[in-house]
Amino acid sequence: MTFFYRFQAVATDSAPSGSARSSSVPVNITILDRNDNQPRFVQREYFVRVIDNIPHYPNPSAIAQVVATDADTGINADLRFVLVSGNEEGLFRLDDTSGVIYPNASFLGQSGRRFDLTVEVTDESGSAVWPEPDRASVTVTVDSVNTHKPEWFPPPPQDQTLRLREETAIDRVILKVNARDRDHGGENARISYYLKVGNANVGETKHFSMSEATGELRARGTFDREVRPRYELVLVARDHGTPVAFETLRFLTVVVTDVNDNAPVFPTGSEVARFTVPEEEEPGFLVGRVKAEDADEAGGPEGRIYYYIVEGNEDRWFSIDKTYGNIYTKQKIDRETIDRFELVVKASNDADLLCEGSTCDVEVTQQDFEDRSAIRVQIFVEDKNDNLPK
Ligand SMILES: [Ca+2]
Ligand SMILES: [Ca+2]
Ligand SMILES: [Ca+2]
Ligand SMILES: [Ca+2]
Repeated sequence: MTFFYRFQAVATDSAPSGSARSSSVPVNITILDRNDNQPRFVQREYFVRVIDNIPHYPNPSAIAQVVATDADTGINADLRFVLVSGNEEGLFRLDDTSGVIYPNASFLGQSGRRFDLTVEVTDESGSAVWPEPDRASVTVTVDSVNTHKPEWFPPPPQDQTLRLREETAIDRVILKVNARDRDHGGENARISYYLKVGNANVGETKHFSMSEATGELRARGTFDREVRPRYELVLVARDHGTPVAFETLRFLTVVVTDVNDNAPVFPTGSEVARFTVPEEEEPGFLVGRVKAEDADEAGGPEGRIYYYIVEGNEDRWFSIDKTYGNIYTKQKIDRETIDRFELVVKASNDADLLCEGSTCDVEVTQQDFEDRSAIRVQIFVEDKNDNLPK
């Protein structure tokens, strides 16, 4: 501690009173410091948590700073810090003038460990010897940081596709997925499974649910291919790590396979198709085409349409191309003999019906017209003016 004293020194001569003279000068006295104060830590216990990927090189992050004070001045208060125990593995470095503790090596692999460091402080630039230097304890706990993303195991196949038959009510596990995480245990490696809808992770949608814990993907309800033929699912494996949780995605296509739950129908407003055919045309003339639609899978066996002339063709005037619905003449027609025909055409998914002349596997009822699976076809024979004027 240093003190300053300031006073006036006054000199007076011995002349008789009244004529005596005096003079004064200011005097400054400095009492020099002695190192009579031991440095003391402001705080004697420090508890710090660090993450295992704390930067250590080239720009190490500070772990803690110990602070001490000393009532002296100058060199008597010039403090130095020393790490006296707890650093046997050399993982820490103490800046001896600032009191800042840094990592001296990577902390990866140290997660879960606790280090008890002891720091001493002394003065006189570290050369003072106090019988009992003041000490502070610094407890450092290493937390692991989430480093790895979950990985699907085994790796999912490219373009993974599952098939579900439509029109059957189901409630069963259709796929079980699994992921693993290379972090060492704990929340950083704990994985939950979800479905991703938009940006949200959800446990279930209308038709699918994912078990958060087991990765079991379940489908339930009745699937209607004609309403929705496929589902593109995004499956999520997400860990519970800190400071950031990671997730990994995979894609799954669920294809709803067709069953024949729709019959072919002719369009509304076409209860009767009307065509004309010129008389005396060579057989094979294209009279016209009828066309039905089937809501089942186009081109698939359940959506493919076959056409049969089931009435009105007993004398085999016409034929129909059963896959296209094209009606052709089979004979030359003379309008003066017959001027109109009325056929009934039936559309079916069955490729193997037999309808030829008066032999036909199919019998058409009024219900077929109401269901629009059958259509009346009127064919008018046009006069070719075969009686040329002479
Ligand atoms: Ca001192
Ligand atoms: Ca992880
Ligand atoms: Ca069908
Ligand atoms: Ca169908």
